[in-house]
Amino acid sequence: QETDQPYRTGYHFQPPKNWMNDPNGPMYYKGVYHLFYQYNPYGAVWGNIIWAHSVSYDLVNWVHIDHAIYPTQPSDINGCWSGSTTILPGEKPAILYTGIDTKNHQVQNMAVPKNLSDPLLREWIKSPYNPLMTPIDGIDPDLYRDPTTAWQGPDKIWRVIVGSQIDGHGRAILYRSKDFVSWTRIDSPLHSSGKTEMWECPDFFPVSTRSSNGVDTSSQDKYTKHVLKASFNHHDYYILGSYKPANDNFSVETNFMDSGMDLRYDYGKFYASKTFFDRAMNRRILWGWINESDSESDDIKKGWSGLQSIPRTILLSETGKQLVQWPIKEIEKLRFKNLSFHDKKLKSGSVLEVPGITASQADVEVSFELPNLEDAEILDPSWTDPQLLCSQKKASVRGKLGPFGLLAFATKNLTEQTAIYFRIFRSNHNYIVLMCSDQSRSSVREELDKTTYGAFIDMDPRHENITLRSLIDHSIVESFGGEGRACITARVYPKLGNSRASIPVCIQQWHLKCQNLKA
Ligand code: DQQ
Repeated sequence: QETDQPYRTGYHFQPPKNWMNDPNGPMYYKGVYHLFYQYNPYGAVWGNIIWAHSVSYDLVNWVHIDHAIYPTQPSDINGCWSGSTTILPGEKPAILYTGIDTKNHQVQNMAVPKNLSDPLLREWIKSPYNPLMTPIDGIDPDLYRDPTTAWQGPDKIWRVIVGSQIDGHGRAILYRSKDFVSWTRIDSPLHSSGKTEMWECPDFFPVSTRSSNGVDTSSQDKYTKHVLKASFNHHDYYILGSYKPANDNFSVETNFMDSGMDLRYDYGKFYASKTFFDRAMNRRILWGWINESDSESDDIKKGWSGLQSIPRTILLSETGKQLVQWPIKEIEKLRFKNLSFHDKKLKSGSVLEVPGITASQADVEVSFELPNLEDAEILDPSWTDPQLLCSQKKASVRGKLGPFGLLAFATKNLTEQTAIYFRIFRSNHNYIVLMCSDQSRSSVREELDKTTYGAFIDMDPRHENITLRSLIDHSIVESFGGEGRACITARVYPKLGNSRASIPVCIQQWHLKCQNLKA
């Protein structure tokens, strides 16, 4: 770690320099994991967008190889924007991506590997038929992008969706194709919503209702539900439903922005994400782009901008009403110094220091056992916005049950601290668990976005402990509450805490276990 680069991460994916945004076309192919991503080869701000390419055997250690897709033809001469890979029969990967053409219109293109026997798939050739899909028949050429991984119905016909906005409605435009080259637009979209604007980077995939394995994108039976994710309003939202390929009907259980139903992959920073089915390990993995919270001039000074999340396995929860996420288990092999504490009791307002670990790089797991839930304060029925609740009832304001949680990147005197914590409220005969990530005191530096984030966790604290896992890595804290039922990712730029070894400390807890990671 260079001392003039205190915010570069130790174990989160980032290129050596420059701007990075959306993860593109992740896949597993012949023993190798591939990650492509939106990249500016010439600077630390968005622009000149191409597909950069990295490969890995374990999703943890990455090698950056030659750029995969960059402007070469009229259909992508002004940029190679987001897209996905599909593995066609015969183990043949194909990329569908958005090109910005000579007229600055968004069109959909294809590229395939030049040499299938190269497991690193270093060279890609573009289809002579590009563009395969164009913005005609009422599609706005500025609002038409990010094709998903395609899926094949029992009729062997391929389907793909493209994100768009038509008449002010976010929309997943559906196409079908027999040969993956000639695509026909279907009149009715797979789904649309008047409560949202442009849908960027849609994703559509099955999840199993009875097993903890992932499901291949084209699989579908009575034990699967489908997830539709769309990126808008700076967040990745999803809905669940049942999909029938016969008529391409997606009947949803809830809708985007339904009151009281705000399902997001992450309630902090996490955008333009994409999943893929890892056939080696039978799991579905989610990648998401985590942008910076400092200014553009800070990024230019740093020479880089943007991280990818830790890859997360993604599954349907036991209740079937939401998804749960967990860092891939390979990340645990980076742990090299384990510290465990058990049955620690703390008085209200006290702080337990976790000594002997490097605070800037840690993997912390805590389990909180709560006595006397009856003391929980009543949730006012008007308190429906968890983020607002977290901002108003800050970590420093003591309630009857909480806050309890973790202080990351904390200096000795707590001048700087990022607080990831919980509060419990009572509402009728139920308990409500609130999870917060409070960045307001994360750095003495000014001109940073220090927004506080919050989420409710769907759990009953009478029957289970409240758990927190936080992956702390120099300028990011990725937190998983309630076994991954609520995730909050934050970017922080500690000034004092990062310059020397400091300690993450627990605010108030009952059982805890902290683990340290090696870069
Ligand atoms: N980023 C890409 C677009 C996508 C957006 C351009 C989402 O394809 O809609 O870099 O972050």
